Amino acid sequence: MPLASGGMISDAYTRHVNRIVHCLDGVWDFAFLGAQDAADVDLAVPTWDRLPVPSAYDAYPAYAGLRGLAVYRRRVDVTPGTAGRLAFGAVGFWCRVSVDGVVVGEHSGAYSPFTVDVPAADARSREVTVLVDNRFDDERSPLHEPYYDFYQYGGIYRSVEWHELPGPYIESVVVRATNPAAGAVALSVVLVGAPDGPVELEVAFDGGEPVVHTVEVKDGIATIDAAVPSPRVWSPSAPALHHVRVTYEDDDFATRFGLRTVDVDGRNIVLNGKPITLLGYCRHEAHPQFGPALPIGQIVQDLQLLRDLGCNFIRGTHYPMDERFLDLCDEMGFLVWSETLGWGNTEKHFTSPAYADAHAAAVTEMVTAGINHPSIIFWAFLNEGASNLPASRAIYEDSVRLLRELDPTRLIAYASMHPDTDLNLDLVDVVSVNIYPGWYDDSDHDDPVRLVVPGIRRVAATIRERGFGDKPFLITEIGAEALRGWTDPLNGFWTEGYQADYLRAVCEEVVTNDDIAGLSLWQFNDIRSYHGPRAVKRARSFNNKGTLDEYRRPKASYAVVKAAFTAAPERERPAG
Ligand code: ADA
Repeated sequence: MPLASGGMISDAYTRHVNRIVHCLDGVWDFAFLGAQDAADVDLAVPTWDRLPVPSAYDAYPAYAGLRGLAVYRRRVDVTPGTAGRLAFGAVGFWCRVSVDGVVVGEHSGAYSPFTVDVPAADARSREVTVLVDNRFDDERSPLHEPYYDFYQYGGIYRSVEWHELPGPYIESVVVRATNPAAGAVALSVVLVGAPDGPVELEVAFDGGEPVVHTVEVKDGIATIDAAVPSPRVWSPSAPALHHVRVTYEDDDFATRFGLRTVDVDGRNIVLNGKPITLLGYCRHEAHPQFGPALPIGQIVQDLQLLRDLGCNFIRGTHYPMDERFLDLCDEMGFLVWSETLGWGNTEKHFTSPAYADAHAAAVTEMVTAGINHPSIIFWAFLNEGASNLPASRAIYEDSVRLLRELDPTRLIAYASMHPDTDLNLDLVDVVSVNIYPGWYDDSDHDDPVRLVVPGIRRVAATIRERGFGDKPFLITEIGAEALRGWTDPLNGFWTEGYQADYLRAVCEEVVTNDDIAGLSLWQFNDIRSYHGPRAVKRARSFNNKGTLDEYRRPKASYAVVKAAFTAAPERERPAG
């Protein structure tokens, strides 16, 4: 099944002018089929309910907490005789797609864009049926595991499009800045149905006059070296974006990009040649009423709040973020860590060929969809995997190799919870650790906040002693839980006061400690988590370490973090 190349629905700009694209967002026919197995379900199974796309079915009170099979169905009017392509932004966890009663594709793993090609037919009206399953199943959905510390929903989470594919067409356009300041770029254009040999491609930057380039196609790829007229460098404080439209015969493909570089220099992360301190939050796409399918207004609110907090950095946890969020980060000037779906994966996963294949596919999908977003500076994977086990080596090596092959221009990292024993830190550009001194640590019963600064310094020293002192060091998680509204004169655990004191200690240390290249606090807002015995540590079955609660109402730590981040020495951050 070919992969998408970004190009999903966005309010940001028009991706195709010549190619006809039908947006399938809106209300679909729906039925929850429960315990039935997809293999036994007649594709004509009746539907009796209505449900919007995008959304998660188990975020609705009618299906809350249910796991099982569901069916979505709708019709779309297309030009008869044209081949189609269904582009899905994300479906959780597994789906089987059929058109006019014929299965055209399957996909596993939520949060990744994918496409399914549909043969042409004489009919104008085509019927799309999608079976979706949110049950945990190691074979069918190897990337999902019960008890990740965030609720895993089912449904068509993100937008769906039907593309009418002209004869030969453009599969993707990847823009690589070869000399950002001078505006020199290499465009890699993947063409489908174009024979090897010379072709004429029209290229127009920033809505200007198209220029015809005659280039050689080899194995379906044409490379164009071009210069962006009036180039402007992208940075958080001046997030200048450029746009390019490539036209080939009857098809066209537009994408946006930014001219910037990211690198490391010793212990520094370097953006456009200057060291930068990353300050921000880990953020889940989560809301009690919408699950992972956030309305665009909520995404904008989240980013406005993060800007107000003085952040320049967002760690997208624990999966690739919605493309509309990435578009907004490009526009507003946030720097983003993008990671594949994963949480605490262990030997069981590392020794499973099905898991390895699914993970490699997820890496490829993440990079393919995100490659032109200047906001993304990190490719990451396997949050808190058991990277202390020898069995982890193969998948860590394979993931790093694949990421470097797909995109040699970004930093590669993973968030480790094993700073003392991690076996794979040699592979990455930036050492990143998740630590919770003063929270998951019972050595101080009077004032555990005292453990925060020594805890951070001890881990930084350990990393240096273990021989990784020549790489930048990032704290990718640290935090404490607070129930919004819960106060107490003793500032005990779960009070807003304890969390505020805790995050003050963290921020003051990071902002003043030159040894630390950056910080993403755990976490932006409270999120629904797991049920069952492990939820004893998760009051309300939520992870309550948000600086805002699940409805984005601030806790006391909001003002504390804002004061620390905005007082940090002059540095690059989104303006506004
Ligand atoms: C881990 C994990 C997070 C969350 C956090 C916590 O670091 O990566 O998803 O579970 O711990 O709150 O304990």
